[in-house]
Amino acid sequence: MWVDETIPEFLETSCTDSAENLAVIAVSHQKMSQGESDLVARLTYAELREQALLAAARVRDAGVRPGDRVLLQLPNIAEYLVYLLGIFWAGGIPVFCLPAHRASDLIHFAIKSDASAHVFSSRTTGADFQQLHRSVASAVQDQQCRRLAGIDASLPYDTEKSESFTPAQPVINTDRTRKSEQVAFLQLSGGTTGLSKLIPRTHADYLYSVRQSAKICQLNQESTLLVVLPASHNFAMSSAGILGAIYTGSTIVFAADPSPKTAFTLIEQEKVRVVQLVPPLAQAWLASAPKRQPNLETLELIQIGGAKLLPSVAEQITPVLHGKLQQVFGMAEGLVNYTRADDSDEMRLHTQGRPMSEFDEIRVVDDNDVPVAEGESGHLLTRGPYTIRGYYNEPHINVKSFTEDGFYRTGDIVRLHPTGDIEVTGRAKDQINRNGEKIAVDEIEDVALTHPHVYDAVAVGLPDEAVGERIYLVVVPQPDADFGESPVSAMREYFAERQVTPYKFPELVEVMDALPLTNVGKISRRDVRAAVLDHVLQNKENHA
Ligand code: OOB
Repeated sequence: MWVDETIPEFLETSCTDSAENLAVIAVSHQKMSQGESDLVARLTYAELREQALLAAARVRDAGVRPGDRVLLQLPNIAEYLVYLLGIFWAGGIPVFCLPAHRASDLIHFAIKSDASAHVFSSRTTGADFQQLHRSVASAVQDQQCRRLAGIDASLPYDTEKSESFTPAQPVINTDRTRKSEQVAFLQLSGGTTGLSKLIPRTHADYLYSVRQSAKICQLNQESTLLVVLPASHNFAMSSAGILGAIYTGSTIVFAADPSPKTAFTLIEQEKVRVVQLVPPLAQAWLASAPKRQPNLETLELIQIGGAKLLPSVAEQITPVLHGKLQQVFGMAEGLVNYTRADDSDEMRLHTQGRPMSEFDEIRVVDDNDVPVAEGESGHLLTRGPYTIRGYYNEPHINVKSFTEDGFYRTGDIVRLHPTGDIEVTGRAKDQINRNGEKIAVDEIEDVALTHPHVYDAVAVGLPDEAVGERIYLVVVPQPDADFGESPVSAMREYFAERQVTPYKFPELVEVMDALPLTNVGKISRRDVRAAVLDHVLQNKENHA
């Protein structure tokens, strides 16, 4: 299954083979900086290659050497692809950050990965990215004595000012030492404990998953793909996603924002055939389509994943949005399951599909790792040709996250159908899934606990139609502490002060004198969280 090919080689071959095809249609921050009137870039693969080689030279100029880690933090703009290729062609190892990440996350990623550069765009909305870069770089310098170079992708690369400019050539594997089995990039895990862990994926394992996905999703040269989810997500990157589109030489259309208005316009204008959504976005599209009446005739495939899709929502997808529904149940750690084009409606609506590879191993077990009876729900464990065997530099967490024989503990509760299809029935990990973004509850609790007025804190995910789950924080105050009129504003301000990434801010805060269950003797943190959620749901019902 593994081919001895690296991602830089794969990209070079694809760009050369599909040179004349349109590679990307997206807003360009560089065009914005140069004051051009048309802000949308349309690049063929040949043009993408040319720009990416310049980006590679610039990355190298910034001091990045082959094997160095580079934080890639760009929104869905043309420069995202240019720098993705550029970093690979400079021999760098991208660390896939999100535009939403703020200093606390970025410093953690930079230090964990020992990064030497940070690619961002100062035209990204939501923060002052020059300032953000400076504060990350100075924290890294203080703690690591390491310079973190900043590359503002919205500014053109002035080759004349560069002392060392030579046109870059992609770093190609000439010594045949199976570089393909080494780490190609670091993905971010949603995390169940503390801050995100880094996921090391190899060239060979990832490219195998891309080829396999492109086949299952039936991509071809004509499969114009609309990317509305953050490009760095594993779903958007490889299921079959951006790399699947590059593999088949088709066009990637980046949406500048995920609103139905923007997406519908792009689908009509660019004749989009494939789109990937998380369930809350799918619901927003379903609600908006009858009002906006877009022409979605070209849409062939609507992939939905990242969180559980309810059958009642699944049923509406094709009637309202035209394209065929494909459920995608995957994880950045590896395993990705797809429903298939020729599956029965019953299966496509009610299951999350089956593994992409016949070599993916699936085990469904009870709390003691003993396989459950056929058709029963249990913990999903998996091992296979593109699933990691360990997080990057996390020996203690790895002991808990993998079985002795190398199966990854997904934290998902599933039920296997006799056909081999998987139905996700629950979650055992202490995580909140908000708009498909995974947030470890103890990361939120840990921040809350450092607040001087907080004695204890418990975070739970409150089911919510608009975003899937909302972050509900219960705090027990220190004696005589006061959170003022609005505990939620007080806590959010505190999270902002601590430079926490905004999608992790608590959205509802309740002050309690004592946590439920705490006087019942020795109980686990998980029991307390369950009791808190019960309490919150009951209160909600009483209000209703
Ligand atoms: C994708 O990857 P991650 O790493 O952000 O999150 C993985 C977790 C899974 O363990 C599961 O808890 C949840 O997200 N999940 C789903 C799901 N897809 C992901 N839960 C229920 N139904 C689904 N369809 O989210 C991801 C990676 C590649 C492809 C698709 C999604």
